[in-house]
Amino acid sequence: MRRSLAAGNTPQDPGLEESLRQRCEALQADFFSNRALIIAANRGPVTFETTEDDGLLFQRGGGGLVTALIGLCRHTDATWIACARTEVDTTWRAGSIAMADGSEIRVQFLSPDESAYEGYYNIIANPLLWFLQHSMWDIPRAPVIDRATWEAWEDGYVVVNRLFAEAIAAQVRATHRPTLVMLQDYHLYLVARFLRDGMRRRERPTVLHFIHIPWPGPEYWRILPPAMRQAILDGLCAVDVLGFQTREDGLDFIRTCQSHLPRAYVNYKKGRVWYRNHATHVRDFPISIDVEALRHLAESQEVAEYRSEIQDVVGDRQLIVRIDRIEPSKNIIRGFQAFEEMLELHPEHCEQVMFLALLVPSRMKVDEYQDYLDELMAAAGRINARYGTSEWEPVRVLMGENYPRAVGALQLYDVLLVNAIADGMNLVAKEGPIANRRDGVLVLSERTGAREQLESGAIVISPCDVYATAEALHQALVMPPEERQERSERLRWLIQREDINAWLRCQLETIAELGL
Ligand code: GDG
Repeated sequence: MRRSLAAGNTPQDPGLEESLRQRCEALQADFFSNRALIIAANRGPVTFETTEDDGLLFQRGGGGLVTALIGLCRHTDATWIACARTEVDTTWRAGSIAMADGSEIRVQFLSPDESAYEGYYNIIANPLLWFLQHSMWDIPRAPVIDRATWEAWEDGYVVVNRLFAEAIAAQVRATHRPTLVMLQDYHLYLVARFLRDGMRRRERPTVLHFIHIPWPGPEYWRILPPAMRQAILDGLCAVDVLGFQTREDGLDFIRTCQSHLPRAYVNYKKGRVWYRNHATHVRDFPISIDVEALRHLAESQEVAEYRSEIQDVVGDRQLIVRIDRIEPSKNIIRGFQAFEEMLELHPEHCEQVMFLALLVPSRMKVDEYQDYLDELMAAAGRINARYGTSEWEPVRVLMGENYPRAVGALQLYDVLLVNAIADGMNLVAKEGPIANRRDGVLVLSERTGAREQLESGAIVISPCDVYATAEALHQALVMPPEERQERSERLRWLIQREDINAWLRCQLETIAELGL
């Protein structure tokens, strides 16, 4: 497996970003001069709102992924296929949407019936696969794969994946051009097999599937019954290029095929699995952020207002920040425990530092997530009760969706804590150094995908080791200014040279090099 990086550039190279952007644009234009594009993901790129006079307003989804993928439609006919999430999506069904830059993307929403969607999304994808791939099952007790789980698999996950495959096949046939299909994530593991089996050789598209979350080793996949496990591996081995966040994830995928997929022939050196007369090329494409868009937002008035609100609360204390979805894999409670342990071990920090946790509600209908929220609030409350004074609130939890406020906080941190117990990449670890204005220090879990690229500029911790995390927080808070500066410059350089455009570019280059 390999990635192609822009070799030879140094942190001092002023034209680096611009030259990478131009290179990416040129490659995309060339790549799509004779190809159409279909993106398939659980979520669409836009959300609709009905206006008072029954008109429709749409808003583009946030985040670098949507921006980067939508950017591709400047160069070709592009269709994005996703599940409808609201009644408005269902009614609207399909159509073309004009983007601000004048390009258009066709969006098509699929509407599986409610019980199929429930099984596919709320039972199989989350939590079964999500928990498995983040090593979060408490094996003596969970998961319990009972009749309801099997029904959710057969009548939910399989059904919705088939629906995606049928919609993609219909679109490929309507296009009359060679087509690249870009599948996203763990919701769609079976799609490529259904597509391959349902289309004649000559009409088949090239299929690239990118998996955003970690891929654990073969032992962990034993949790799934053989029929589910094999269907997933069989589906992924119908993909042409299978992308992971890290080299380690890709190797674990090959190992999993070797252990659990009879008659698969694997080649670690070439990053290839040969199965049912077809080669799947396994690669790592570490995802990143849109550096330019983040810098632009960071300059905005809205962010400046949030920044000054936060600054007023923090005063002249040092600031530890974390930003996460409320999600057990993000390891929020151990983060608080580490902060508490640091105050115990190094009481000189009392009253001199504040821990700000910006938490975005997520999957609140799932019991495990609601319980997790209750527990983390209790942990924060305990620290405040134990250490807080009338002048000092050690931990402040701010909840809600507010990206500009998150960026304002990132500008101000002295320490950014990212201690996930498992994370495909973790984009906050990449946004932080770009937005930050204080040469803040990144304390980073070794079990994030970001570690592979950023470890030389971060303090790396083992996420269950609360004591080591406490010491890392202390070390970060007392780090001399020269070292802080040197580390944050290095992080900025590492992130800039491999931003979201590089992620896309590497995928397209791989397909072109393989002649697919
Ligand atoms: C999955 C994988 C992988 C923060 N507050 C708000 C908000 N954010 C932004 C963050 C960051 C993004 O949301 C979260 O990205 P992460 O990478 O941390 O995590 P996941 O959501 O778990 O994403 C992950 C990623 O896919 C990409 O492949 O890195 O490993 O789990 O950009 O700054 N966004 C909005 N409102 C907020 O209040 N809209």
